[in-house]
Amino acid sequence: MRTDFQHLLIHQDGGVLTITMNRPEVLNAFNSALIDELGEAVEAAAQDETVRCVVLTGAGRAFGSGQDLRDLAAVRAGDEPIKVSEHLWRYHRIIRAIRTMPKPVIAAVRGVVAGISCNIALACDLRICADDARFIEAFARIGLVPDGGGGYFLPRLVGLAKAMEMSMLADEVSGQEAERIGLVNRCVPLAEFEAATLALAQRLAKGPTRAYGLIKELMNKSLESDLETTLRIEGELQDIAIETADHREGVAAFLQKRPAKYSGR
Ligand code: LHQ
Repeated sequence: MRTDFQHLLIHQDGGVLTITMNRPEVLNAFNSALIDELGEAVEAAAQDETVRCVVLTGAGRAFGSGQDLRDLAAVRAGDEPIKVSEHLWRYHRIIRAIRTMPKPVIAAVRGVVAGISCNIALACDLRICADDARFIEAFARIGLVPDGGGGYFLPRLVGLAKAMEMSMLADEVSGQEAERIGLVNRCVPLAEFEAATLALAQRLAKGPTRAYGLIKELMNKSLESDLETTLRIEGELQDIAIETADHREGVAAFLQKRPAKYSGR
């Protein structure tokens, strides 16, 4: 995939693709170019069969500070001012690509993670954070509602009461608190953050990738479905999973009392 982005660093190590948002001077705030580049990169990662796990992270001391407020002011002051809902479509491309790509996506969060950057992290399948993380649903601080899927992801992850509190008060939530309330899967000391992220990503990249894609589909569809529908969907997905090489390998490895070696097919 393309690697010559203006505001993204792309690094592939085996099956792990790391996408680093790279505007550290503004805590990786999203200007127009970064939004479009990230949309392109996650779509490309979804298509690339050599990529079996994606890590999304930020350069420097932060994951991201949300919409670049200077860039937004400039865009709105232009000759043809845009409607914000139309501007948001470009973010929605990122969120759809993360949610539908048939492989795990990890948000690796250190430092500030505010506004729409926070909600993009919530769209990922797993979140690991450093103990310096500061989650801020910053929208109400500037008189806005959570966007970037925050109204969907936040109450589903932490429940309605906490989602309301985070959205209305817009106070910082620490990494440890984020782990306690289920906003992240794991909070680790900053000194261990990079190694812990890589270990998690490499483990996933060596796993049964097709099953992971189907697990993702099952879990995400179940959020919208009743029990009967979910039972039907699980059967449809298991029909696919049981025909994979990785299923055969997993069973063979169990019977032969050896570790499984998954090809991702
Ligand atoms: C920034 C930003 C930033 C530009 C830090 N922009 N420069 C909204 C509207 C429409 C459509 C799309 O959707 C959205 C969604 C959103 O994301 S709304 C939320 C937008 N984000 C914010 O309101 C957060 C604004 N930033 C802050 O409140 C603080 O910077 C936080 C709390 C994130 C971090 O505070 P500190 O750790 O004290 O860092 P800092 O404030 O000193 O920031 C470092 C630099 O980064 C600084 O620049 P400077 O030139 O003074 O060193 C900031 O101006 C710049 N920066 N966020 N979003």
